[in-house]
Amino acid sequence: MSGTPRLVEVRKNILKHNDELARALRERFAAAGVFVVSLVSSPGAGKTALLEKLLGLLAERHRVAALVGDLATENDAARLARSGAPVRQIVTGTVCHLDATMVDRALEGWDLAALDFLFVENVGNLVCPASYDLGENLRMVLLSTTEGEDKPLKYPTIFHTADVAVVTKIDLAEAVEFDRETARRNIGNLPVFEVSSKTGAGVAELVEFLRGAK
Ligand SMILES: Nc1nc2c(ncn2[C@@H]2O[C@H](COP(=O)(O)OP(=O)(O)OP(=O)(O)O)[C@@H](O)[C@H]2O)c(=O)[nH]1
Ligand SMILES: [Mg+2]
Repeated sequence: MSGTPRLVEVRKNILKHNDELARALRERFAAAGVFVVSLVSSPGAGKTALLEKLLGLLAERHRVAALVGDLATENDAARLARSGAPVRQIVTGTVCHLDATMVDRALEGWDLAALDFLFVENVGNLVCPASYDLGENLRMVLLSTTEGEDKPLKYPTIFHTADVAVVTKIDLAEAVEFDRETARRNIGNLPVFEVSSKTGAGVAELVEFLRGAK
């Protein structure tokens, strides 16, 4: 027999374990009354830049915190901590996605009931994070204007598992001849927001959406 079925079996078990832990996390989040939003995108699409804006705006009326995943460095946590919100970095080493165990560990010692919103920035990757439920209430997928309109077609799973899509770097749309209509058509049946973390355009609308979703 070839080795493939066994590999498939191992992968299934890993995912099953992750789903069980994610379900427990989701129950914990609900009991604590915290709304959890995860951000997924390719590397550099603007997750941290958008979070810097979102944390700043939401903190005016809500208690917010963030977890941020990267293979290496604590740079993104340092950027987000400037907002004054509690932030923890998860360094994954060679792993190209966050999983529920990593989120669970990173939350150790945190009083979730003291939070209204918890953001989880995933590792920059359009493939690996798609299969891992983190117990979040809302999964936000980002697509930057500089990546091209075809990414939802090439990486369908991450878009299918998302609840909302955010087109980032809208300030660069003209320079890179980004075709908004094609992008929206490719994204399909998701609510879509267009934002610039540089100019702040569209961020207030996204904040209103998040307040409404909570
Ligand atoms: N012009 C423009 N640049 C942006 C915008 N958002 C992010 N950037 C730039 O894009 C680069 C990547 O942004 P990040 O926020 O670090 O992206 P990221 O998705 O968190 O990246 P990883 O965590 O490494 O995957 C930085 O140089 C940002 O300044 C935007 O709205 N407009
Ligand atoms: Mg980042």
